[in-house]
Amino acid sequence: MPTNLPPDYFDAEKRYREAEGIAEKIACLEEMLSIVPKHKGTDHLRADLRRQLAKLKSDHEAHKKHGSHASAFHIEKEGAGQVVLVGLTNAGKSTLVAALTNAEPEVSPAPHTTWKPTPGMLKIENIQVQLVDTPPLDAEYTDPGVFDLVRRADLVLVVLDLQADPFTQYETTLAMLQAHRIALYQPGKIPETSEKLTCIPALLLVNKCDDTGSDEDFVVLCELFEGDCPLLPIAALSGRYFDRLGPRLLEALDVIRVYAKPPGREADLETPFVLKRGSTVTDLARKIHRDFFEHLKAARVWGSSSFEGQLVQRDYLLQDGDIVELRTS
Ligand SMILES: Nc1nc2c(ncn2[C@@H]2O[C@H](COP(=O)(O)OP(=O)(O)OP(=O)(O)O)[C@@H](O)[C@H]2O)c(=O)[nH]1
Ligand SMILES: [Mg+2]
Repeated sequence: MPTNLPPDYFDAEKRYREAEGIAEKIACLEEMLSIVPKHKGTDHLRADLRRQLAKLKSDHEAHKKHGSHASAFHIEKEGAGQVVLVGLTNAGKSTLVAALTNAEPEVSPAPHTTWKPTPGMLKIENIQVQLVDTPPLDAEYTDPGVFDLVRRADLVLVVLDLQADPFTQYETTLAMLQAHRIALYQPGKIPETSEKLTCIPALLLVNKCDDTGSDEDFVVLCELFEGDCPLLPIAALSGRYFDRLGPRLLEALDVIRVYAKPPGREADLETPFVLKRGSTVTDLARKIHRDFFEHLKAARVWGSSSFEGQLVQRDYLLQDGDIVELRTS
């Protein structure tokens, strides 16, 4: 405990210890945080206070709402896929979500800034993908909601700080996920299913690749990681390598875009239907409308693996970019 704390701090701490309700405890902790002077000697104390505050706030949210569906950690999926960012504190998760999407999560050099998840939409070409910022993984306390979010995710981005021993961060992250029976795998390489584990595809985002010097560190890191999930360099602050992210996300989400064409009219190429790779004409019909699905006879397809307007059956395997005219008669 640093010795140079002002008397106000000890008053607030006393009230904190005596407080009975969560809201009152939160108020006292916030007051303590605002009183603690900001310097190196108080780093640990401030991190501890933030960690306690994060726990209390998430307990408070859970109390306010009823049932797990109302939890702050139950984020409705939107767009072509839900991509959840996880990692240790200060890796730059919030900076990334703030830079890439319309969301505005708080960013700070102080540890344990984020205490609840924040979703935002990232536009990639003509579709939107949902990115979700989360509170940090921490050996002492991590909100269990983070693991629920990961289990439901379509893709996980493990954010590693290149400037803070990324390999150890990766090992710690993996161990924490494993303790909650979650395993990560390389997108496209679906592992054998296991009742004991939830397996989620993941990419490793190595953040703070600020300059050419960090590029060299990134190359060294890639050599250490041989055989595991793919690593991508990024710099959330400057936007370096942002252009590489979109295509990798689409590939990892394993989705295709198809365009519906009403008979006698042009297809709307601005608004694709997003389907899992491996989907058929029937899957598209189901997605558009139940009537189509029930009355579908055949379809005409314009695309890379068919000739112009080829007549195909219901089980025709669709490809990315296909234009499809559904036939109900
Ligand atoms: N040099 C550098 N700093 C970065 C970069 N991205 C984020 N930072 C800094 O890293 C610090 C932490 O960023 P946050 O986005 O709050 O990190 P976080 O992972 O959300 O942290 P928690 O909410 O505690 O989990 C801030 O000071 C950011 O400015 C980057 O690309 N380069
Ligand atoms: Mg954050």
